[in-house]
Amino acid sequence: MSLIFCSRTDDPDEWRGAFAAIMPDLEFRVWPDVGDEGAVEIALVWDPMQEQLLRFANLRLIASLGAGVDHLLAATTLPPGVPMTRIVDANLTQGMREYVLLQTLYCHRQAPAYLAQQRAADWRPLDQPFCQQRRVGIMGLGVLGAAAAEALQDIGFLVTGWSRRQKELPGVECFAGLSRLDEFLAASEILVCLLPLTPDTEGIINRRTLGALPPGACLINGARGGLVVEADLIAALESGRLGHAVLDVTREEPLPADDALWRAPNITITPHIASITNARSGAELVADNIRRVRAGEALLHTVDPDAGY
Ligand code: NDP
Ligand code: OXD
Repeated sequence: MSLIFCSRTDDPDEWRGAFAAIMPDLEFRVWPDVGDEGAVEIALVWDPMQEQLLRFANLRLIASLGAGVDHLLAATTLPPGVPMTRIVDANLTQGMREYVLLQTLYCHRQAPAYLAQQRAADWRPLDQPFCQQRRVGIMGLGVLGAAAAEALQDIGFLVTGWSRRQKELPGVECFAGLSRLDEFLAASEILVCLLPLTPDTEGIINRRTLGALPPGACLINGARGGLVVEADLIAALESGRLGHAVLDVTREEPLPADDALWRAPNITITPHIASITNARSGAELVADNIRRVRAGEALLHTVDPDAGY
């Protein structure tokens, strides 16, 4: 059995080393050096080129290198009937928990305003609400959104959440579906976006939805750039309707040096580092699914290509 690794952004040597330690019988090949195409049964991929996977007639598993699969679904014609899995990993979840806590506290404790005051040598305390009075809304209550909700609640924030299907999370007021979206947004002074990018969520943060937030609200996008209509975001920041935006992801990555987002007021940009798949723990998860494929058992963390996540 061989595995083909296809990614323009992940380091194949890290993954090769991780698999060598736990599954030494697996032949690890890196695109375009595919070797015997008929022997390839596993594709470990981030963004394969169009139709690349169709050439492997004996493919039994397509494993995403990340939690998100939008790259994969958008870039590739999938061989019909081959199951797809994604990364659900405690390290990845912990990274996102930390990022959301960091950026929520950064907004809540008015760090951007104090940084501006520091630059102006302006020593002036600002009014500070308690976190028990601060309403944080999380869009997407999946693996990462639910973990972020729990962490925010633990330190006292008032947390609400929004998802496609109704969720029950202890202490979190949960809203579901488009019909409840505006109600959810109206209660989100800090909006944390952890939705997958799908045809239904593309551009969901736009002029209309930004306008449904409380005036001066903050946005934290730790999911995908395609969720945001960037021109609408810039307009909302310029008008002051939105108080601050933290973006870990943008439509084009890396964000070009001349992109208007860099120069928007009240914005914090990080280069898609909110949480990064660790090759060692990621390889263990994929290896577990490879063993399941071999044993004909049910796979873990499968993707529904029709839903897009
Ligand atoms: P999950 O699939 O576990 O959760 C997705 C959540 O979004 C679910 O609650 C789902 O609802 C909800 N959702 C999906 N579509 C809609 C919709 N149309 N309307 C309302 N809710 C919707 O994903 P994860 O939590 O594991 O990851 C979320 C995203 O985070 C990934 O897709 C990826 O893009 C991004 N990510 C970013 C990283 C970074 O470093 N910046 C790192 C890792 C991931 P329901 O529960 O009803 O299914
Ligand atoms: C992911 C990511 O989806 O890193 O895992 O963005």
